[in-house]
Amino acid sequence: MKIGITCYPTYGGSGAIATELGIELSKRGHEIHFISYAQPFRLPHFMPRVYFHEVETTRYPLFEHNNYSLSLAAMMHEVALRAELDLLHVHYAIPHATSAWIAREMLGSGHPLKIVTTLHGTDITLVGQERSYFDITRFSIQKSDGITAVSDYLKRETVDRFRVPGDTIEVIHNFVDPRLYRRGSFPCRKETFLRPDEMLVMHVSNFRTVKRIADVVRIFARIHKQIPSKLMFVGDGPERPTATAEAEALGITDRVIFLGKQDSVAELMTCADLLLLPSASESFGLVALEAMASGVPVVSSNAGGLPEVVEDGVTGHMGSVGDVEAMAEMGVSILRDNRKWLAMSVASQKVAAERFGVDVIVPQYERYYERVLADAPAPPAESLLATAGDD
Ligand code: GMT
Repeated sequence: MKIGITCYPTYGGSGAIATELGIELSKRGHEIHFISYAQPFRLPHFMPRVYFHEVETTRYPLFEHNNYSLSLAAMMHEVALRAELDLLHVHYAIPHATSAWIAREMLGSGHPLKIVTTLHGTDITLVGQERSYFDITRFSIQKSDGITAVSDYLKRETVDRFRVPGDTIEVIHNFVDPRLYRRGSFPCRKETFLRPDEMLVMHVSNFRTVKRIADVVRIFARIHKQIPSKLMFVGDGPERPTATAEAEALGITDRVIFLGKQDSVAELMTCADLLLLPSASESFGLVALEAMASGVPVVSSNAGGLPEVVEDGVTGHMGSVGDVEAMAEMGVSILRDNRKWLAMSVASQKVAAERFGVDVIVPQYERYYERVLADAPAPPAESLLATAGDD
């Protein structure tokens, strides 16, 4: 197949999954065309059958705001024509699904290009709920020939919030490459950060409000009272000052390491003893899966799709959002009991590989594409649009 992939190319789970999906599909013989404003951060510079088309926005004094969605649509249209794409797979509904729809309209009704939209989370639960975006998000989702969601939770949210018929959404969970995220696959230079008796607690995110960064620090502060340890933050974003302030307030500044954005999360992850993810909302929680594949038990909230990833008592523990006491106790219970830690580490690697391994999930996308190309899952547009006025 010839597949165009559009995603947010910067740090973030949706861009990571979209890029790794493209790379895996290319290894399976498909031709992949990434279409975005920058080279996806997980895309190495050259791979056979992988192309990158950079979208540039036109600057003109009249355009006070840039027209990325239009430039993207124009580039999608051009690539679809020149490369004879079979399918455009867009990750994150806004504005990618809208641009894809425009591109297909430009191609004309006789053109066979199909659009698959993968919903990732805040496109449905947050941004798409904004009054000004709601209708266009629903329209663009409904105009896709195929819709996938990264968890059952996100599918339910989409059905409830946008009245999209459930049978038009396919759940395809996120995946991880267990050959890359593997305990012991990288030299772990713990001594750079830790004394030999200290444990490494990690948090990886884009530091948005939804991640409850202050809770990460509060949970760690309680863990640290019982277990000699350090907290390593990987990533960056708007809530980083919150983390610094909270660590200062709790008198643990010297226990907290900020590494900033890192390209090789896999390398760092294999050094961790525990991952904290106390998010207020999480459609899936890709970083929890990456931790599990790396043999790192997870203590998370039970928000959204996290219970589909973390098996409570098997690969880690889950607490209610905001319950820092409980999540700290859970962390301590794992870190102070070597046998429990080991059992969870082994189980995490097994669950990650067997349920969410790249070789399990990527064929699901391939089969789904084949169904879309054969026209099976596309709902009649008119009937869908009729439901749009139902609320
Ligand atoms: O939705 C976002 O805020 C960002 C997005 C991203 O690009 O990382 O995260 C979502 O997609 C990830 C990949 O599918 C999921 O692992 C995250 O759980 C999801 N974030 C939220 O639902 C908050």
